[in-house]
Amino acid sequence: MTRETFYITTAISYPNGSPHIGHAYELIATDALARFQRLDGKDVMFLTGTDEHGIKMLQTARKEGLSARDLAERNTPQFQRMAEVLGASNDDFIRTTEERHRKACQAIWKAMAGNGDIYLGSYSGWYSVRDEAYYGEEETELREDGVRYGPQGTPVEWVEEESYFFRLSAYQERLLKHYEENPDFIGPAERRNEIVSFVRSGLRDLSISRTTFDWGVPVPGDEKHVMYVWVDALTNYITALGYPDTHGERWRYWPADVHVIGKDITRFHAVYWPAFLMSAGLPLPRRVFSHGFLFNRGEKMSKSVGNVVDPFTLVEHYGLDQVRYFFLREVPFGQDGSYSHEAIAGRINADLANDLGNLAQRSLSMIAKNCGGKVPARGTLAEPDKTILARAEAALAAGREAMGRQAIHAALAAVFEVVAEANRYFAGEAPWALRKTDPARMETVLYTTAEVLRRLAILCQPYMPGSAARLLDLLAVPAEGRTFADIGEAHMLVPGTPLPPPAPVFPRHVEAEETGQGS
Ligand code: ME8
Repeated sequence: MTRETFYITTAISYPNGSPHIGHAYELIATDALARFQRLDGKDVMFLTGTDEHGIKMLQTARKEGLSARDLAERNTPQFQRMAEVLGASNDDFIRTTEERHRKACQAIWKAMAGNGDIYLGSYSGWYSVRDEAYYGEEETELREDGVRYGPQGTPVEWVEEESYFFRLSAYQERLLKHYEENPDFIGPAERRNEIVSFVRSGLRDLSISRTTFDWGVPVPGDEKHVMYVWVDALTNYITALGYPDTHGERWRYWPADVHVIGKDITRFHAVYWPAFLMSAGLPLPRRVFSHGFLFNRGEKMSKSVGNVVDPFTLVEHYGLDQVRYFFLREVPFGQDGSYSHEAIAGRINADLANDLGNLAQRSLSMIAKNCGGKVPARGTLAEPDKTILARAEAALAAGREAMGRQAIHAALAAVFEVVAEANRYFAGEAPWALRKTDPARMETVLYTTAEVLRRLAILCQPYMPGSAARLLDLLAVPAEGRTFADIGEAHMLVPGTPLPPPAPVFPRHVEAEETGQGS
């Protein structure tokens, strides 16, 4: 049986500096979406990478006295390391300087040209030789010395250069029709509305080549031009699937199910990219989802570490799953959000240590002490047992619905509502009091709690893969019994199965200075 495919991508980052928290946020969220579909039985392809061409890279390289290639060689490994440190489950990491990508870009260019959508014209504007960039009139200033300056303080001159253009204007009606017929093409709704009104207001043809520098993919047949970086960058999504070979192993993943991007680059993904694809005769992605921006709320994150903004330090300080949980739960995906030490520590201690961690620790220690370290006897399930078990199972359906529209926070909230309910169940049934009065009932309550924990741990895997795996280990759930298909009744814990000694999975976050140890 062939499984349903699911192709998901992040934007590819400019490696003109070290990865920052925005890059980490996008990767963590996309990873959770990818893991969810994988656990749900889909054949998933998850892509991330770096966008190494273009003027941004050149300008930073120049400032640092490097070539753009050397800058990319220096910084891209940091993005690759970030993917590892964040536990990203990406299937490939694409770099736009790779040979496979040059081939794909030249092929899509030829396809668009073959369709009559590329023509040679001229591009003019205020150009800074030093910045190698064009600026809008409003970004420049004519000073008293009679010279016009750009926003970086470098002189600009009026330049007209030969440039290839893409006939974007010809796609206005087709794009509007596509948005109309595919209401889920752009999410969230605010971004969709912005794009629809932008396209309605009229599209101008797009300059898609440059002759003032050579850091890019050469235009086929006219190598003094390099492609505009966004033609090159967007094409990465099909390069990784083997384009132009549409008969290869990976082509089955096209069209993408969702491109996850930040809100500042929605226009490129929801207007230019579908127009390029229509022109090249390729199917369009099913959805483009724009997340919000993350801001550091100003405060020092911790006295001992200073202002923690880089993802590596954040993970080292709070723990990987703690950071993943915080970003995914705290910020409604699609909206802007902020982070601060208080907010992160608060979430870790309230949700993870107190709610989920305590439930696991209390019930598993009771089992170790009172049930011979084995999965307790199940007995006859009473109404409250059946109710909480059903709630844990229902969180899967809620998660599916939410993750289908990238509402990661809602899927995670559905899991933690069950955690809260399971705590009420455990307190209400008070197994410690049953130990003397009704030991059989105590075992049933502990069995039910352990089984609820098993379901919750399976459901937590997309967001907190490491901690969820440790919890499943404590419940002696075999590695092959951890998918969403294993949540239901047919796969319930088997009484009498030996369990490893319990160990805490979600420690409280305590700052070094609070313990008096300093650092
Ligand atoms: O835009 N919060 O690269 P990039 C959340 N190379 N997300 C943020 C953010 C923040 N503070 N800052 C940036 C590019 N992002 C292009 C993409 S795709 C074919 C080419 C997001 O390194 C940003 O919105 O500037 C984008 O989705 C991603 O990080 C990479 O940004």
